[in-house]
Amino acid sequence: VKSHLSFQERSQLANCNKMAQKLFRLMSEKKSNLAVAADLTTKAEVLKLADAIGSEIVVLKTHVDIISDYDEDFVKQLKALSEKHKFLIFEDRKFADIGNTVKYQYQSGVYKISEWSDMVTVHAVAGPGIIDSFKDSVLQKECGLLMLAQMSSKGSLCVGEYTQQVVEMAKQNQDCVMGFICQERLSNMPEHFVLMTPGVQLNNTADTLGQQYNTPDYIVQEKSTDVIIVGRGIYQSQDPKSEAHKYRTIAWDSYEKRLSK
Ligand code: 6AU
Repeated sequence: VKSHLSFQERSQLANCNKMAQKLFRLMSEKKSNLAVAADLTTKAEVLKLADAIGSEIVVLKTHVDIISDYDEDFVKQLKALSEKHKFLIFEDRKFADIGNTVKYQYQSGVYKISEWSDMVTVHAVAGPGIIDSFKDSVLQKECGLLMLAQMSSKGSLCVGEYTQQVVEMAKQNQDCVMGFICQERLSNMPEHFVLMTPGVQLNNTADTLGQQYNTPDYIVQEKSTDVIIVGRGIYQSQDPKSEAHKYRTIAWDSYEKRLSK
């Protein structure tokens, strides 16, 4: 299913979730639909990458629980970089438990994710109660949930009827849910949701642990999703800044081609 609406037009449709609206606006202003997965294991490495590529991206995706020297100073510095370069912070926590547990995982513990993240990933496997547990905090802080509708990995069980149910669950919770992690635009996905796709790389088609890759132009033009999420393709390259620029240019050109088709 194709989307021919611009990010600007979709920002107006996305008035049910402030973070979706903010991301659509940021994409049109910055002319970028690139998110980078900063899967590095020390504070210094993540911050160095964020500073190097910040001007190319709209979203920096973290897995804070893999950072060996994580502390509150890390969050402070990352926030400063997000303001300097104008990008949003996405903690890819993939919450999946019952509502009561998830509430603590989101707000408490070492990471206090709710205090600094603009968006987080949520699995629908436990049922809609999981979304309710975010409601107060997400609405108050104007954050967004990204529901995992499909995964990039081989043999994923997020397929078929499950995927359809995830989309329906999101539609019932438009105030909290800003979009999906998915591999394609499906016919029942309304235009006010942001579609973000991981498993994107130019140089490889797979890794040794089940990850599967598509190219940025295939994802944005053929599969009609909005934001590409690139990890190793960028942070493992010799020159992450110029590689990020390359992915950004391809993904944005693909978006413009999609609009004009
Ligand atoms: O480009 P890579 O393979 O180095 O990194 C892909 C990033 C990783 C994964 O945790 C994440 O994207 N990811 C997700 C997300 C974003 O939720 C879902 C998925 O289906 N596949 C996937 O790789 O940080």
